[in-house]
Amino acid sequence: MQTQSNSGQSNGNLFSALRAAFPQDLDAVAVETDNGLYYSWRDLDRATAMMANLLASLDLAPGARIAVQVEKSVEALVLYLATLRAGFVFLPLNTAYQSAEIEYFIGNAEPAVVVCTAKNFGWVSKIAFKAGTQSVFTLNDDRTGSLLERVAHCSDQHAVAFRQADDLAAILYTSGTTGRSKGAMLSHGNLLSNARVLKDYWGWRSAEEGGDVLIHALPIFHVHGLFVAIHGALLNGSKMIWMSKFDPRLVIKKMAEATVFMGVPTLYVRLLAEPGLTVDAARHMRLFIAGSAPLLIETFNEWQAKTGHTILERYGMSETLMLTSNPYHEADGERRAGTVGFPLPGVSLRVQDDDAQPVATGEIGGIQVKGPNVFKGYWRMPEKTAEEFTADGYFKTGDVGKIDALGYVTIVGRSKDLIISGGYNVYPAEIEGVINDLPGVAESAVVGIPHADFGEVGVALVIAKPGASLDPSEIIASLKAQLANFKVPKQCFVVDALPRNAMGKVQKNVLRAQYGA
Ligand code: MCA
Ligand code: AMP
Repeated sequence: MQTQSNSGQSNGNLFSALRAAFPQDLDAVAVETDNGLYYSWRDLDRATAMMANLLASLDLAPGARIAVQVEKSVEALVLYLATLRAGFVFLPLNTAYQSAEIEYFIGNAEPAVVVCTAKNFGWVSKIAFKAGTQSVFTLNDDRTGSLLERVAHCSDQHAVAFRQADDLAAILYTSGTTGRSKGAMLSHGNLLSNARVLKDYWGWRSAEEGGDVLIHALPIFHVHGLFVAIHGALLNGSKMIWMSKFDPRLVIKKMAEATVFMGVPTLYVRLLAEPGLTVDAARHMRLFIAGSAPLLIETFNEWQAKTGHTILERYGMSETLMLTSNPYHEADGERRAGTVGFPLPGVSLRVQDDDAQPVATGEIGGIQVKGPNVFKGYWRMPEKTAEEFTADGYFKTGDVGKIDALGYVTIVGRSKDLIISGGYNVYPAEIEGVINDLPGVAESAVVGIPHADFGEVGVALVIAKPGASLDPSEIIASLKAQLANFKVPKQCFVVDALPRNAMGKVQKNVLRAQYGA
């Protein structure tokens, strides 16, 4: 394993740090799956070496992107780690994305390699080759596909590619206020520094202290499941109980063998609906972490009452990784419902008003952040990147919040027009753009309203062109054919007019109040 360059510099490749944290006993179980498979640390080491050798054999340019839209599997995890190991840039894509969405991402990122499921190979490969992609492989969740066939012929010895901490490790697409997704460029240093801070802050236990076992039930194409959860476990040499899909009953059953669980609020709401969730079922657990969307105070309280555990809520973004967290150790303070805790060590967080002046303690304003975890900018969008940073180098999160006298941060809203549904971000501007292109539509507005399961869901208000008649169910059906399913508004209403302010801008707050009720 290569950990130093020829000039003696230490390797900034994130994989080097993760590999160095593997336990001494490489035959111990690293990942246990919900279909009865066991992968040892040695398996992970060999499989990532073989896959990294395949990627290295393709003669890709430095900085080449590897775009991946596959179902969750341990082999998909290996592909992520192998991409790091070989020094290329990982670009995960939500499995719900449909062809127009994939066409945009592939056209924008110009990946050298695309990996998709065999089921989607026809349309994905057409898009990829048109965009200049060199190789398209398939990978299915049952360990089949052309990627693994090619990997089988590769050596299991591989020296970790040398990378500087500042070199790009991943691009995560996150939608912008204008509706078009922007690729957030994250470096090896961004990812590693954040993972190290969280390892300490959340008190991950060493083997001597009894170790930890993580229940991994989130998708692996966004920050929460891909980075926060996976890096947390690997950097601690901790086993993961790997679930291909979130299944509340299985999570409750596995709590007896695990210590850490991470979920978006919807996962907690669904777990709470299970009669099997009791103090006894959660007895073996050490820590429950929530994030990606606001956790309702009633969910926090109900969880405490039913399990005896206090959920630790934290806050982050694709562009910044994790920014704040409620305390783990009691000595650092209590975990406060409705707050996202304190800025993590190394993170500077401030709240400013519209005139770029700091607000007083407890006053509301825009949240801005700085730190080693903050991304390098948006892929091929230098102007957009510049707009999102202040002159003194703070990133404008687009979240609105306040800091109390004790330092607890509370998110009270967003200045960006964004709906967070079940932990997935939905940008109304993108959905409105698709609706406005439908025949007979003059104009539309999409707003988020409260929802018991997903926290928030979209509702579409649509105005017909003069003389046209619109059927809400047909609009929904058209959207389902074009957009990832979680983006499709749950309800659609055809209306005569939209409420507007004096500037002519649609008053979404009025619509939210009207339709939320
Ligand atoms: C599924 N559906 C949804 C959502 N998920 N609708 C709205 N919002 C959603 N999130 C709809 C589908 O369109 C479908 O409707 C129906 O529900 C069933 O789909 P299915 O796939 O079976 O749903 P599910 O398996 O029950 O999924 C729900 C879920 C999933 C488990 C809550 O959405 C999920 O895993 N969410 C986690 C997202 C996540 O990891 N976020 C982290 C982002 P129809 O039948 O009508 O088509 S990272 C991040 O935000 C930052 C940086 C951070 O701080 O962590
Ligand atoms: P993403 O673009 O997927 O990275 O989503 C980031 C956004 O999720 C943030 O800007 C926040 O608006 C939201 N978010 C993440 N964690 C929390 C939380 N604990 N409470 C409220 N909002 C959150």
